[in-house]
Amino acid sequence: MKVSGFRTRVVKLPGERGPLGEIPGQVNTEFVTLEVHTSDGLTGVSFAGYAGYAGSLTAALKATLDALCTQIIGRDPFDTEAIGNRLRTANGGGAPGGLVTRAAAAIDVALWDIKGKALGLPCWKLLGGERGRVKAYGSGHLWRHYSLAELVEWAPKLVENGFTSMKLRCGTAGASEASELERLRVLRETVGPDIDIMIDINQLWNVHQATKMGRKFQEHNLSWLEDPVHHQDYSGMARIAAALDVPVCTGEYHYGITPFRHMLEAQSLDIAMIDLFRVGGFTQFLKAAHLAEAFTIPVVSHLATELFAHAMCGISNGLTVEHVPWTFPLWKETPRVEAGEIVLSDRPGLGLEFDEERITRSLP
Ligand code: SMN
Ligand code: MG
Repeated sequence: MKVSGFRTRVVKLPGERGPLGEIPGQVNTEFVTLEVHTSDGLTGVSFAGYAGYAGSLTAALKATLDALCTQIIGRDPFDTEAIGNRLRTANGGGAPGGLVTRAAAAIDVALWDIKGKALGLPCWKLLGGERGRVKAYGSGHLWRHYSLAELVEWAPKLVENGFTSMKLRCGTAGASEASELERLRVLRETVGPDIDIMIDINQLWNVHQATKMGRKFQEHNLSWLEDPVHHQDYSGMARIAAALDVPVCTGEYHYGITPFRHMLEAQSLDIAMIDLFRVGGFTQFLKAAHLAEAFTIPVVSHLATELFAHAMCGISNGLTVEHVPWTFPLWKETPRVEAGEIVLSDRPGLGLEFDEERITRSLP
């Protein structure tokens, strides 16, 4: 079987407000869909995205994806390791992170979809999973611009929709310590003691603030404190991790697998968050996750829920999948949440089919 062709399309999704997710204003809602065709008549599907704000890099992402796809025509889709390595070395010299990694990652995922379809197996099984269910947390809500009233309005809806854990964003510039703590206190009071709460700072604090605030936050039974300072401040993150009882979670901003070595060596994280597109797809995700396993560090996923859930089923140190349904409108059917877990189907490959009617309506 050989790769015989491909199709990429730019899709602009509506970003509607709903009970599970809401795309915050600054996040790009444009994605590039990918179909990789084979000589056996199979099609692997995937998408690329999150490059630049407000669509600034969507055209560049599509052009990169087209250029990389052209390079895999004639290749055996089962050769995911060699293909990914070749795409990165042949194209990465000029642009090692960013667009090349995102495009190569989308291709890797589409090739795994083809492998699953060729073998009649769901990707979660092919990637090593015993079962197609994995713990998930509600993350597409509770943004830092939400008022206390909005937190009280939306958090119970996440619980009603089956979540037993959820992520709150804090770290607003200029916000007082008291008002930040009040957000956590109100959320805890709203959802009760049995719901796990994580807090994401998105690199907005310095080490001093993070240590001071982290000590106060952790009294409210937090599951993790995410990206308190800049992702490349390995020693700063390590100081925070050493000072706090609450686990420090970081990793989503890093490209490739090597930074995970540096973070693990620096002991700058208690939980490794891996971004499927920045790490380089399923193939590279497994490497980073296994590396973390060797350091007895648990792994959590970042975005791309409907794809990432498959890979998270396949590792033994997977903690929970981030449930952000922003790209769910691309597909006819998406995995449901049941008792705090994402439930994947037994359909071959990713079990996902593009919603052609919606995509046609969403072409810009
Ligand atoms: C995040 C990343 C990208 C867009 C919105 C929110 C956040 C997360 O860091 O962890 O989901
Ligand atoms: Mg984050």
